[in-house]
Amino acid sequence: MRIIHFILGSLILFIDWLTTPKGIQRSAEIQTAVDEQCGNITLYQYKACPFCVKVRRSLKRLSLPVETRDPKRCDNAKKELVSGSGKLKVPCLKVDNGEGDIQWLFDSKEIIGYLERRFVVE
Ligand SMILES: N[C@@H](CCC(=O)N[C@@H](CS)C(=O)NCC(=O)O)C(=O)O
Repeated sequence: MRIIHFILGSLILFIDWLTTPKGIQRSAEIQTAVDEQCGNITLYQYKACPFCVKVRRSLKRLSLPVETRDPKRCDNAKKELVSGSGKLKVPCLKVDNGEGDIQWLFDSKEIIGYLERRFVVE
């Protein structure tokens, strides 16, 4: 079972690498503002989880420099995720809106929808 997981995980990472999306281009001024906002966002994720890969690709496509933390590889990240959100589930997007208002978003579709609503300007 572990070997199957390893092979599938490696395949997912390879295909992701082969087909990495290009990031959107913004003016330097707007990108600086976006970068600043991304400082308040953290993605909890596993390297080879397909749902996490989907979210990371969306970060790449939207040119969002969001910090990623892996609860499998980092005990502190695991503690933060479990104590903050109540669950050990990835992907999870933590959004710190300031003044103690913290959102924990689960589900890749919901996370990608949130990022697109917030960062894609028509
Ligand atoms: N529908 C979810 C599925 C997420 C999911 O199944 N994540 C797995 C890792 S690949 C997980 O964290 N499982 C632990 C759990 O469900 O408690 C999504 O699209 O994000």
